[in-house]
Amino acid sequence: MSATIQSIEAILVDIPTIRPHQLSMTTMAIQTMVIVRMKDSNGIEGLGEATTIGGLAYGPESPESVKLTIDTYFAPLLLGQPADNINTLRVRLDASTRGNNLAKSAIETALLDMLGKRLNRPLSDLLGGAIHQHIPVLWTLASGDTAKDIDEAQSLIAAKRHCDFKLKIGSRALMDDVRHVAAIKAAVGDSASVRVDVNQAWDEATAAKGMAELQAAGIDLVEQPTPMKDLAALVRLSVKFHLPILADEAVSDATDMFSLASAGFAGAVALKISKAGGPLRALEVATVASAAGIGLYGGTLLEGTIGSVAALHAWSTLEKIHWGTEMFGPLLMKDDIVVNRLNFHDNGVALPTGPGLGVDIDEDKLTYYRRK
Ligand code: MUC
Ligand code: MG
Repeated sequence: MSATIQSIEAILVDIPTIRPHQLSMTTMAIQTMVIVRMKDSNGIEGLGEATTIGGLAYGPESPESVKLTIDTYFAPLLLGQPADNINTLRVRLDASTRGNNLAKSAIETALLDMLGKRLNRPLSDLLGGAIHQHIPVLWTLASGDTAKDIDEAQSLIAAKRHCDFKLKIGSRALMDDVRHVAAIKAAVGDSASVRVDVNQAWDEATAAKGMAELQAAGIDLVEQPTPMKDLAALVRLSVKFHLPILADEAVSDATDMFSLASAGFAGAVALKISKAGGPLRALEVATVASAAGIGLYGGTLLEGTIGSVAALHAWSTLEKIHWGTEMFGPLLMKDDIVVNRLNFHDNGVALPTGPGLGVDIDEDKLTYYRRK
């Protein structure tokens, strides 16, 4: 049953976080999601999400700019078009819009959700089929307070909700950060993997000292220590230390992955549907990374359930997710706008079943949290 795209709505949704989330570039107290609702000519609805961190603190697209891009530029290109050929629609958007991968990711997700519902198949089937039904998920400790982070980690380990932790560092003096990280690692012990995300805050010399200290403290992975455009620094650090580096901001799409890999980078990459421009595009990054022997990690921009589930469907199709995932975004928010929340258990999350994403909007919650 063929269908055309009848309507597209981009909705700003603001939900407070359960505690302040401190990163090197901002402290978050509210998360703003852009939720896309798309309908086809048969009345089938596709959902998508574009979410970033701290307005414009993290990257060049803000929630408000994503909404404007979708309403003003994408909707006229998509309305009335056949809904099921996602590649053709993507070429159409790319021909008239450079970048704006967050907005493109929400659209690609909504198209995939609609197609899955039309075919009565889960989204992962459209990507070749899920290999994993349960996917490991770590937790980010970022309260800004060492003792609180230790308490948080210990109760999550006891509840078997998470056994791996990422610490957000880079906003304080190097040795203050090192003491903070080492204290948490000493408290959780060897059963938990502790990694850090510097979010580009260090120059190369600081990173070299920092990595030596973190290696000695038993840290497993250092994410994006240096500025995203300085690929040479990332390559040099990855060769110098056996403590592996996770490239995050430096790699959005498959071309970025190829550039970094061909420059000699050894380590791992954080795949994100938002950076790449959708689940299909994120899997292209994974293919290039795997061909170059670079490890995979399922990353987030702290999306709510819709964006997290879209990513989980993509990660579920990867044979090996070497460093697990961080799809905990919905748990960082005080509330949700979906009917069935994700089932986090045994240090991971269950992949939703059901057609498309397998997610339904809670209309009352959406009405309550949408920006007036
Ligand atoms: C990032 O840079 O990785 C992911 C988890 C988290 O706490 O922040 C994000 C962004
Ligand atoms: Mg990161």
